[in-house]
This record gives sequence, C-alpha cells and structure tokens, in this order.
Amino acid sequence: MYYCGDEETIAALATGKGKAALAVIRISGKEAIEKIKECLLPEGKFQKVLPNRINRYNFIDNETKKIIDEITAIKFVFPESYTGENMVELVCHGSEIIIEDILSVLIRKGIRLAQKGEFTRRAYLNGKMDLMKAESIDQIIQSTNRIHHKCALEMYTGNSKKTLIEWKNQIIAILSDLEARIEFPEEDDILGKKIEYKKNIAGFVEKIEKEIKKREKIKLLDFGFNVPIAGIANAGKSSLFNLIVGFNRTIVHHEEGTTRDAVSEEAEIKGRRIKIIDTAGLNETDNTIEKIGIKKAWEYIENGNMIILVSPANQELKEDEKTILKKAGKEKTIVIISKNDLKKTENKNEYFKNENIPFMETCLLNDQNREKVLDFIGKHMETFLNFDDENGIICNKRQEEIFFKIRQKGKKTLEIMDNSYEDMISYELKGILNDFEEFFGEIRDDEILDAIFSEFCVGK
Ligand SMILES: Nc1nc2c(ncn2[C@@H]2O[C@H](COP(=O)(O)OP(=O)(O)OP(=O)(O)O)[C@@H](O)[C@H]2O)c(=O)[nH]1
Ligand SMILES: [Mg+2]
Repeated sequence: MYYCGDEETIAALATGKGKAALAVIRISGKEAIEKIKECLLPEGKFQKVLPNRINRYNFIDNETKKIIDEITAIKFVFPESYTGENMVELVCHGSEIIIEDILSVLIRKGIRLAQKGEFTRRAYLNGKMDLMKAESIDQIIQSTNRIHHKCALEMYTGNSKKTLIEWKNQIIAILSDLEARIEFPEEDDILGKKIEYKKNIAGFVEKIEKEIKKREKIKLLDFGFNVPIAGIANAGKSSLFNLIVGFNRTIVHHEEGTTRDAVSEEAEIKGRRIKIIDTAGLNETDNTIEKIGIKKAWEYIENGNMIILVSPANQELKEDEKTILKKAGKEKTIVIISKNDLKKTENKNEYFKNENIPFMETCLLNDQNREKVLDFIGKHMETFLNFDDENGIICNKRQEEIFFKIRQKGKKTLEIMDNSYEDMISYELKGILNDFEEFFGEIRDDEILDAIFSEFCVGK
C-alpha cells in the first residue's frame, strides 16, 4: 500500500441531494484532519479525540467565526480508512444551504470537490480493495432491482471471484496438458485428448453464455421492463392499471375511448421494478386523436417486454384481441379476463387454455383482488425472466465486455480444435486467461481507470 502524500485533499456530499434530516460530507487526503480541525469547536477537541469515534461539534466558518451547523464528526487515520488516506466524515443537517456553506468553507481551505468515484478510486489505488470489489460497491448503490443487487453482493463478498477462479483453473488445466503435448508430441493419442478438451471447453463456453444471458435479463429489469396493458375499448385496462399502481392514476369511465394517450408508471411487482403502461382501447373510431392513441398502443404492444391483454368476460373475443396475441407473440402475453362478475358471453378460458396462454379471471372493481392479480403477473414475469438461480456474476458493462471476449475466444477454440496445431489452440486459451486477469483488474492505466470510475456517483 502506498500513501498518496501528494494527492490533493478532496471533499464531496456522500448522501443524496435534496432536503433530508441529515447529510454526510466526506473528506479524504493527507490534510483532511488538519484542515477540518480548524472549523470545529470546541477548539482542540477534534485533535484529542480517538479515531473512529463519533463526537459532536459546532462547524464554523473559520473566517467569520459564525456557526454554520451543529454536526457530528468522525476522523479516520490512514491507513485505517475507506480510502486508505486520512479521512473525515461530517454529519450535518440535510439542508442544501448548510451543505453549500460547509463545502464553501472547505474549498476556501484548499480542499477540492471530488470527482465521481474518486474516493473508491483512491481506495483501489491504495490497495484497500481490488477492482471487482470497487465495482461491486458502485453496483450495490446503483442497482434498482434485487437480482442486480444480489449479483453485486456476490461480487462484493468475493463469491463470484471464487467461481471465476475455478473456471479459470479449468482453462489452465487444459492449457498445461496441451503445452505438455507440444513439448512431447509423440506421447499418446492427441485425437482422444482433443475430444476431451472440446467437451470441457464447450462446457466452459456454456457457463459463460449463461452468465451473459443472465446479464441481459438484469439489464432488462434495470433499464425498464415494459409491460403495456392492451385490449379493446372498455375492457378494464385503466381499472387494472390503477389497481396495480395502487391509486387512481388514470380515468376510468364506462364510455369507450376514455384513455387516449399512453400513461405509464413505475411499479414494483414481487420485488421487480417494472414500467406499466396503460394504452388506448383498440376500437373503430373517426376521432383523429383517438386514432393517434390507438397507433401508439400498437407500437407499445409490439415493443413491450411482456403484454397484459385485458379481455372482458361479457364480450366475445374480438379480432383485435387475436391480433394483439399475434403481434405481441403468445409467449410474451398473459391475459386478465375482467368483469367476471358480469354474465359471460362465451367460454374464453377454453380459448386461452387451448392456445397455451396464461390467464386469470377477476373483477377489477374489487381492491381485494389486487394481491391475486399481482401474484399472477409476478409469477409469469418470473417464468418469463426465468432466473433459475439468481446469483449472476456480471455486474457492469466492463465485465460484460470481457465476457463477450471470453465467449468469442472459447467458441473460436472449439472451431479450430480439430484442424489446428496445438500452439494455435494454446494461443486462444492464453487469451482467455488474459481476459480473466483483466476481469480481476490489475489496472493502473489512468485512462481505463477514468472510464471505470466516472460511472460511479460523486461522494463514492
Ligand atoms: N363489472 C365490472 N366492471 C368493470 C370491471 N373492470 C372495469 N369495469 C368498468 O368498465 C368500465 C371501463 O373501465 P376502464 O378501466 O376505463 O376500461 P378501459 O379498458 O381503460 O377503457 P378505454 O380506456 O376506454 O379503452 C368502467 O365503468 C369500469 O368501472 C370489472 O371487473 N367488472
Ligand atoms: Mg382506459
């Protein structure tokens, strides 16, 4: 570990912006403790107190001597701190004015505002954590769904690294066997060996592929899993939308064509964050605005990640509803048969059962059905996302790109195995090992580090 003696002292708000009961300001660098002590009253107390203990002070503007806020502060003496440098954490009241005034005093004292991820970058450079751990901390903060969060935690605890080391060792085993064969070519039958290598590498590529697929699904959840509610006019789409979001977000009315524009809200169903979209009812109309709404509805149906078709029990199944199933794709659609409290006109259940499309019947006017409806949607989202075990390895874009490279080299190795010399195969396998090293991250290159840490939040 080295101590960044020349580094400037940096500060940042570590908590979110906006009004809050409390806010945390972090300061790190050689002079952190020295500089802060001049702003804290009673004089001399901050110097005397033990590190890692929280104490109460008045934070003053050291020029005007005016008290800015009553705060608590902790000092961490290097190397026993998050960054491995001297650090101070100030907990002040969460007022934007107080935060601004404290930061102004710090800047006047020669402390500069930290860049994104600069605290963690220093921690990494000071050997406090490896790159995977640094990235996982960022991902723990950034993750908006539980699967991504779990994935970040697995990386944080080192479990993912353990798995990756196992995989890497499998490649090392093949490589060393192969290298021995290059040294002693006449030993025994290479064809039989190649079959064995191929089997092992195919298994390896399959595992890499599986992780890439998991990542795709996590991204779907992260960047918006869109669930449009579609159906004919008056089916009960807006009633379902309101039931899901938990309040009267859109107008419900017995007139056809009530919803014209698409309306969306974020909702959490069974721990998954989704974007639910109420769309205009599909019906014949001469109204220009309604027509625009219907066109939009079709776009949502075609582009949704999962579509909920609301089909009323008291009406026959319409052509438009069959077209929804066709356009959205049966495998992406689930059906809620609404108005089951009214007289049924035909047995729609039979139709959906035959088509193998999941469905449930309900009355959307009754709030007590909310849980059942959410369970139904949540269950089918799970099947759709099909997370067999939730511990994904890939947490971010950098790691994803390395997995792409590994997959490509793995596939190439399989392709060339039968018709290539051992040294060409060995070349590809060595490439995979390098990719693993890159994943584990012994990186000192400033440009690469800039790219990695600039994705982090300020104050982290
Ligand atoms: N009896 C009964 N009425 C329902 C049910 N669901 C919705 N409704 C009624 O059906 C009418 C239409 O409901 P909406 O939710 O506005 O239907 P929509 O599909 O959004 O209609 P548009 O926006 O016009 O396409 C309203 O009067 C609702 O109260 C249900 O399960 N049972
Ligand atoms: Mg509506």
